[in-house]
Amino acid sequence: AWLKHQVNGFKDKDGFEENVVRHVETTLARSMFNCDEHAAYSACALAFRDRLILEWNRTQQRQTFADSKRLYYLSLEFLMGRALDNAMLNIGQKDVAKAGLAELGFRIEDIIEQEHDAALGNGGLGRLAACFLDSLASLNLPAWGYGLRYRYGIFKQEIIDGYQVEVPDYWLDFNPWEFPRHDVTVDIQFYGHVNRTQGESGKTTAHWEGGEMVRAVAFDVPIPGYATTTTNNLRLWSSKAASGEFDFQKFNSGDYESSVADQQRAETISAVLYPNDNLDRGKELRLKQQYFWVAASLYDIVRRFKKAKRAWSEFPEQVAIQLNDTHPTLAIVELQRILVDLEGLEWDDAWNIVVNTFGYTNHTVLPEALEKWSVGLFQHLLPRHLQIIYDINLFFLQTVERAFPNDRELLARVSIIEESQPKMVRMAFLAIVGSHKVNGVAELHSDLIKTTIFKDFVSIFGPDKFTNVTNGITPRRWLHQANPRLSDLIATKVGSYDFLKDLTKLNKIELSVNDKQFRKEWAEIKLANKVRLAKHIQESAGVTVNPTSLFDVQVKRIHEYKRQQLNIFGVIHRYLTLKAMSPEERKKQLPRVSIFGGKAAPGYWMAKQIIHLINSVGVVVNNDADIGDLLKVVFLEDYNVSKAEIITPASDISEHISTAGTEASGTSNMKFVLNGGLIIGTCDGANIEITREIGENNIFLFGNLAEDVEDLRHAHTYGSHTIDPDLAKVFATIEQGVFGSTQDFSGMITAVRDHGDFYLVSDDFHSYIETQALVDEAYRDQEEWITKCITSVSRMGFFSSDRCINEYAEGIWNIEPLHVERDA
Ligand code: 26Q
Repeated sequence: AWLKHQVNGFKDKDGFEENVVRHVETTLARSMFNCDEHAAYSACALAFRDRLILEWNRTQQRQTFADSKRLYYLSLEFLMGRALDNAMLNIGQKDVAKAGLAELGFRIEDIIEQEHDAALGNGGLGRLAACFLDSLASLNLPAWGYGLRYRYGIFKQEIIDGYQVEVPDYWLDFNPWEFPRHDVTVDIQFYGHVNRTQGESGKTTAHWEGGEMVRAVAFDVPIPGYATTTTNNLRLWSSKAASGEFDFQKFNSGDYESSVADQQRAETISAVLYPNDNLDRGKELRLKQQYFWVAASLYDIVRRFKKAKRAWSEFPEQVAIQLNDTHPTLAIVELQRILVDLEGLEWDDAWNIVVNTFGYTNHTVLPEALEKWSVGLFQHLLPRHLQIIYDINLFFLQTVERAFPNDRELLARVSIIEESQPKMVRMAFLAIVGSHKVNGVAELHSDLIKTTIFKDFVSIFGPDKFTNVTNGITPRRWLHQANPRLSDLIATKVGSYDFLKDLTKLNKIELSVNDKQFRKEWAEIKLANKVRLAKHIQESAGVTVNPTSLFDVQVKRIHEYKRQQLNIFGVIHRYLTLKAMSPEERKKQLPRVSIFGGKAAPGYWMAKQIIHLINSVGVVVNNDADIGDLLKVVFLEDYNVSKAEIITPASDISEHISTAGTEASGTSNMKFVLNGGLIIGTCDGANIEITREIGENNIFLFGNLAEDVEDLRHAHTYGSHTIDPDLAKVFATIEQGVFGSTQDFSGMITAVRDHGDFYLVSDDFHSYIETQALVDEAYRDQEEWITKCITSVSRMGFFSSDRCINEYAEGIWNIEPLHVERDA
């Protein structure tokens, strides 16, 4: 009823059922008597897919006809999670499906559970791209996503004897959400050499010749907007041998194995997502992935532009391309190559078009995450692109020289080519030079990039080129879908579900903060969500937790800068404190469950050690009869989007405790607060803006400030470095072997004690422990706690990805919504 315009949906539950039965009996070739939950999921997904594809077609026709400017969002990661629940909710027919499935003998929750997550991403950056797609469609903005169709997404994490074990994530077994477009292919060139010819006018043209070809095949995924007919497209490229099945000549000449090997080599390009997050590991295959995807996408975009037969100068009026980090930076070079080498434009005209087309989003200041590729690798793989990069750099450095004469150090600092051994191409600098806007993802982060890593570029291009767009999250998935009961309760106070389209409308619930019935239902919903998580913990980790305990959650990729080690050291401190108490004293303590989750990059030794320590502490603490319910420690295996949908609504407090200045934004912080959890955090990333919005009484901030980090690190290295005494006791306990073999955890201790404590774990430890004590104290006053939660939720409107996308649309892309005619 809340959906004014019914998307070309099912007439009613009978119409839905008819479709499901038809798909079971025809598409799946099964009988209804032999229809298990997976078959029911498949048929249900196919039935909804049919709805989406009709709207998808109409949207594309409408957008083509309107001939308006489109945004193309280039991202190597789209962490989509499950699609069925989202499609049902966005179309507004989950109730219809629920009733229909019930008649067929299924519970809708069980059917939704059958779907494999689409996990084509590592963490924050990939999930942000997925939230953006949801907002773009919901706001009726003409936009496509472009990515890679990995055969294997992020690995599945198993915990065996306390250690992380990686298992391949083969997710394409049955994927009803993609449409192969075998007619949409692009052949992509690699290697080879460059020849030059001179035309009659005397102008030389470069020709990239030889090498090998790999074919890109398009797979389209429909992206439904919420409560609108707009259904945008996510196009993912899959690689295969350009020669078709295999090389017939080789085959006929008896070289069967090598013809199959060629095919497999081509398919390797889109085989697997690199599982590093915030770390640049420069492998040739990664650069191949980047070029393959960027070249196929640009060919597609240019082909679409050419159909309208406009002048090239109009390209930036028709096309905006956003670079999700530096991973697609080659697009800048590729567009310049297309315009100059293939279309014959003059360099300067082409470059104007390029710069006006691209925008670049930076997601990190960590030096180890800034992408660099060796000149030698470029020369080998993409010889023409290397020449173009050198030319871009030459012209850029000439303009710098004119503006800042005789500053050779400046030239060396900003050069796209780092004059190191070996020489490296600095992708972030190339992205800045080739874009008209560069943005960070939270205010502090955007300030930091302007004053540190990109400082020189601010002097060169002026401050206006650099801007901030604070991240956001989609309230559809992260409130309505993950926490339907809270969404329904909020709707009773807002008077409608309009807050899902305009999240600032949440502020209406603040009027009900003292409403007894509202508060009671609020508390009941939180408890129910915790009961659900407790059940999951029991089933997956085998640990029994009391749902009335304080649930303390830290779920995110495991990284030293995110400081899960600070958290687990704090847990050990709590354990020691409880152990030292008399039984009477213990009875007065507040029971707490410390919940961890997250994947470590497979080659990240320290991150794996952290996981092992968490599990080892769990074994000891969870089985200590002195402790009982007062403290439980749980590591949840295989954290992913669909598990986040269970975990996020169930937290009382969540931890966002990065070393100040290192977490660009964070987005789970927003998800937790939106779901009525409070947060403990450092003054970092979006925590700062969350504090500004919800008020400093509603957040537990601690620790040193970003501006002091440099001095503290300096003092560690050059002054005397004393470890916090409480932390020293924690270390001593670990070293006594209380949690198993001491050498297993020695790396984590020496990093803090002997190797300069780069992440300031010791500096922040005392403040962290004190603040956790404040959390306990605050939680004891449940009335006040609930007030804080409701107040916080009511003030979270700013963090919708709709707000964020509107800022990009206005300030960077210059695109407008395409209004959708409403059916009678
Ligand atoms: C680079 C080169 C080679 C291989 C892998 C990579 C690579 C892959 C993924 C580098 C970085 C990433 C992912 C980064 C990421 O997720 N960053 C997060 O982005 C979020 C959305 O803006 C922010 O909220 C987080 O603060 C930031 O850490």
